[in-house]
Amino acid sequence: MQALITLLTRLNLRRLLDLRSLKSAPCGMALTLLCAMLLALPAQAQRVRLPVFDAVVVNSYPHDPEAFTQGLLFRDGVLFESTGLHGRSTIRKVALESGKVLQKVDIPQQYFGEGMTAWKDELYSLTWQSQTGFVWDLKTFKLKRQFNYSGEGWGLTHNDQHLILSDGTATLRFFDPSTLKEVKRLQVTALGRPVEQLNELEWVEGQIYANVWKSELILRIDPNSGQVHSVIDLSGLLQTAGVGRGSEDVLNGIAYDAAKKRLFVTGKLWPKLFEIRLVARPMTP
Ligand SMILES: [Ca+2]
Repeated sequence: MQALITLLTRLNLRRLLDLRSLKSAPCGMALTLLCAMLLALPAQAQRVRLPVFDAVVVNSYPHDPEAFTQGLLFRDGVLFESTGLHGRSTIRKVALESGKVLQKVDIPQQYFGEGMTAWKDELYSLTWQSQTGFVWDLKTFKLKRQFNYSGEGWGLTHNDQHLILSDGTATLRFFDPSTLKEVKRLQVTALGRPVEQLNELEWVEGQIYANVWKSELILRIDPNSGQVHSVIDLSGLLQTAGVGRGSEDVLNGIAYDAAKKRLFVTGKLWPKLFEIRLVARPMTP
């Protein structure tokens, strides 16, 4: 880690992203990723900086520490969540303030659940490597039908036209919800370089928010160009709440309440879910 910090210092990454505390930041993968990006950048580009937002915790709520969160969304005053792991994958409706699971259905045992979004009166959920998606009735949680897609399934969200899927690469794929056919692809880049490992997604006020797997960063992506125009740094959010963490309990869960403009985040096996407010970090000269 020390070598990485030294390297990052040499590359001026601290200035580039204004990351707060490299020595304590538990986001090795993110830093490695960003470092790799920077190594491949021409010297001139290294002087370009992405704006960074910090998170102020507005509220914190209980979250099932057994929930391996893969998808999260807010709809009709409640959270909907999909969880993963073989034999433990579920679709659930969750009360925001109590964290109580109000309704739940198991995803068939052989599948590893992944991202989920709501479209009209249905929930669409993905599986990791089975190339199989499920459509559930939003109210009854009855499984209505299945669909297939190529590649892996990681995160899922939607805008007013398309379902938007991530698969662990730097490419987001857009699907027509009525046919579930892929209609276009978008490569996500930061400072001119593709950003891999895009995971849980959320459409927020005309932008795509994406977790980067095993990091504590959320990217804010222009849905037309694919360019990351700013980054939310959630380093230390869980620790701030006085909670330890293991190797798998990474940030993974973004939900937006468009009516009240509330942004929620959680992670795999996190005992807390946070409502956060974004504050622009001053750019140092
Ligand atoms: Ca989401």
